[in-house]
Parts: sequence; structure tokens; C-alpha cells
Amino acid sequence: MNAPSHAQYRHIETRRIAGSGGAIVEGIDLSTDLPDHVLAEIRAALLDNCVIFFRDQRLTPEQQLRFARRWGEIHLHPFMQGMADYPEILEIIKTPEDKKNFGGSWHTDQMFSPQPAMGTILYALEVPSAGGDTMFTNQYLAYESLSDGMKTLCSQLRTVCVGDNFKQHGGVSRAARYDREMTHMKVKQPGNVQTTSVHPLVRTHPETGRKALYIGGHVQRFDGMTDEESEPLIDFLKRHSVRPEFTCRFRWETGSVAFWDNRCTQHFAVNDYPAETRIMRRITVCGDTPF
Ligand SMILES: O=C(O)CCC(=O)C(=O)O
Ligand SMILES: [Fe+2]
Repeated sequence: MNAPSHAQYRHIETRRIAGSGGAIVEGIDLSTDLPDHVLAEIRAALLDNCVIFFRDQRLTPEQQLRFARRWGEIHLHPFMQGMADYPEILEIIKTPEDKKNFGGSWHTDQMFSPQPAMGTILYALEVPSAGGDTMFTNQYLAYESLSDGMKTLCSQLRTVCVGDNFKQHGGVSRAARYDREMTHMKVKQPGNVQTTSVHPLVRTHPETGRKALYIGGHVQRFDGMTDEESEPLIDFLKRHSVRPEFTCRFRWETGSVAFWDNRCTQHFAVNDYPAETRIMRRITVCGDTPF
């Protein structure tokens, strides 16, 4: 299991929020230009905990971008329109006039890309008085808790992941749905960017070497099988991977930052604040080809 790390950090302190993962990192001001040795400890904390959180930050778009660029190139969302002055930053806004929220189902970010985002850095500008939490699940645990027979079967399968999954949404496109359901989230045409990709169902984390179940809302079917043939096992794996003991739940405050590793987690933005406003700024960092 994913035992809490006993790593001795010198520049940060970490505090687990759940048995499965998720840790608050203390002692860091993300608005500053962090030295390499501090960044190395933040990386270790991310790898140990799958998702890390920082409280009481004050970040300009430039400062959030500078922190994000320390991890790699910025992954531009092929469908979502970024901020006018900062196209690399996506503002996630939900106000009382919106019924739906962005990210309100279990998924891992941009899984439909050939090289999905390695990580996502989400900064809270305004949060509801209660609600609007984000849940995370540990996909290492989801894999490790399968039977040997199921592990073997899963390791032979590849998934077809679709960015604009008409089939799952009654034949309605992402643009039409978002237009109808969200006032502030604007969808653009992806141009010639690839938005359907095939990935291994079990992936090896390139930094930890551990195996994780790679499943989420963008998975439509198994490669080489029909939707109907794929559905029972996909349904089981989706349900299995979000068992309560694999999850943690983060309560946002203004100034909180979450940084999650999309290579070993799924997340779910809880939509339970109908009368309030939530405003976040999100940056995704490019990742590798899953193997
Ligand atoms: O708003 C959130 O808590 C998360 C939304 C989401 O899915 C994302 O930023 O990737
Ligand atoms: Fe997401």
C-alpha cells in the first residue's frame, strides 16, 4: 500500500490528509523563484503523495506560470479557451447561474492527448463558503488491489480515449454542452490537434517505476473491441478505482493551490454550491507518452 512517506525533508514539511495520499506542504511561498533543492523536495513530496496542497498563496498569473514552467512545457488544452492575456492559463469559473461545473466527474487530465498532461496546478481565487471540494483517487492503489488474474488481463489491454465523447453524452458535442450548461467556460475548435488517443490500461509511472491503473472519464472502449464488449470491464474498473479508501478530499480556501500528478490519480470537482461562486486558475504541464 501507499504508506505515508517518512522522507526527511529539510526545506518543507508535509502533512497527510488521508491514508491513500494527498499532503499539505508547508513552508513554501510559490510566488518566489524557488531554488532547485527546494523544487527537488516538492517533487519528492508530489511523488510520495500523488497530490500536494499549499495554503495561503498569493499568485499573479506570471508567478503561477513561472512555477509551472519549472516542471516542463505548458500543456495547452485543445478545447478550452485560456485567459485573454495568458492563453496558457484556464480560468475555471462557476457562478449561481451555472448548473454544471468543469471537471465534475472522475477523470485524469487530457487523457485523450497522445502525451497527456503530467500534472495540473490549480489555484483558488474565490471559493464557496462551503462545498466546491476536489476529490482525488490513488491509481497505484487501484491497480495494486486487483487480483493477479485481473492485473494480468488489464496489462494486455489498451484504451481508446476521446476528448469530445459524443457517445457518452447522447450525441451532444462538448461545445454544445458547455454552451448550454456553463456561462464562463468557452470551448474552441481543437484545430488539427489530436484529441483521440490509445493508451495502456496499466501504465508505469516514469519517475517512481510503479504501476497504476490508467482509467478515467475519457476512456470510451478497449482498443480492438466494441463499446458493448468493453463496457462491463470499464464500468467495473471505474467503480473499483474510486473506492473510498483510495481517495482523499481537499477543502479549498482562497489562496490554496493543488498540484496533482495525472499519471497516478483521477480527480473529481464536487458540484455542491448552487448559490455561490468559485473561481480557479489552472495550468497543466506536458507529460510523456504513457507506457
Ligand atoms: O475545479 C476543480 O476542482 C478541478 C477541475 C478539473 O477537473 C481540472 O482543473 O482539471
Ligand atoms: Fe480535471
